[in-house]
Amino acid sequence: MTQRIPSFYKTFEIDPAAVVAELESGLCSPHAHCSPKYFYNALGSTLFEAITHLPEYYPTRTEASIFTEHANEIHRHIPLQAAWIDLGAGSCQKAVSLFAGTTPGMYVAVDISLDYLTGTLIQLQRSHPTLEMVGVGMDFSSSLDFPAVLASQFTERPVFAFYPGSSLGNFTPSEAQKFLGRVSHVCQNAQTGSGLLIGIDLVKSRQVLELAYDDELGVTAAFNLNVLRHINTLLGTNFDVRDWRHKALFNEAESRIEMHLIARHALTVRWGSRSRDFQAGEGIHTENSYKWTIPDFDSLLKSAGFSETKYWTDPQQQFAVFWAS
Ligand code: AVI
Repeated sequence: MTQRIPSFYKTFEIDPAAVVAELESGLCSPHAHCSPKYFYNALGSTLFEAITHLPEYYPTRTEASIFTEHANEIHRHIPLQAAWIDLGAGSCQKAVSLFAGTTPGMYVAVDISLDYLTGTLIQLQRSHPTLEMVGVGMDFSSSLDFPAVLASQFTERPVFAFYPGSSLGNFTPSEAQKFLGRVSHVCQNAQTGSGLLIGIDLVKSRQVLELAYDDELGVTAAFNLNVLRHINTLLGTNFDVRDWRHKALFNEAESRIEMHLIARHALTVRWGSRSRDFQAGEGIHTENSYKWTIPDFDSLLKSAGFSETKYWTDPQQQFAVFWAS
């Protein structure tokens, strides 16, 4: 048996000047904000992993229960010998748990952090020595342009796109539609049977939602506050996390959980020759996590170019897994 070696590609470079410009513009805008992508430095990623184990944060375990409960039916939709495209693969664990009972033709793990993927895929290749494995470092929120050598593979086989974890919720509805449009385009150019399996968090009571984003141990508060330390590293600001508190609220009109950091007292944040004053109670908007209804998400998939849809949910209808082709 030949032991394969994973191949790796990177489709973008982080431009430090662009990061500085983006952070400064968010911080200096009248309603200060920053992108949730800045949560995920090494500590932020560890804190997010901890969040997924909290009793209040139902999405991860509910999605896993749907995969287990409906495994046979879900497997029947995954085309044989497909090119699997695991979007936001991270530790690759969710895709790997679907391997049993299916026959992937190749496994393409896509993540913004190629460094993290590299170690994971090298390990994973040991337990799947004959499966072709590829790691792609890509910011797929803005493009799904794969290197030509991979794009040609995607037209020769069916494609199985996988986007679990309700991460789509961190896109605005219009960004979500554009992203799904790009995925549907890849599926349409591939062989018959191609489709997308995606996890979506559903609208539910304010109480359940707000607890999921403001847990009793304060792990989500630490996750949110940690972004200030990350900004200190990237921009050279002098944020002191003790000056800020975490706030999560369900904005029903927009159907989204919002996370904010609220100044405990009037303060000035400084970096280089610049500064930004905050009044007591003024906030920095750090994240939106959109919650969908089943009919609205179904319409979104159709508007993005998918024609057939099917979904599975848990008994309390907290979360849904959709298949779209
Ligand atoms: C990554 N994403 C789907 C999480 C969410 O639920 O929106 C991020 C998160 N923010 C706070 N808790 C978890």
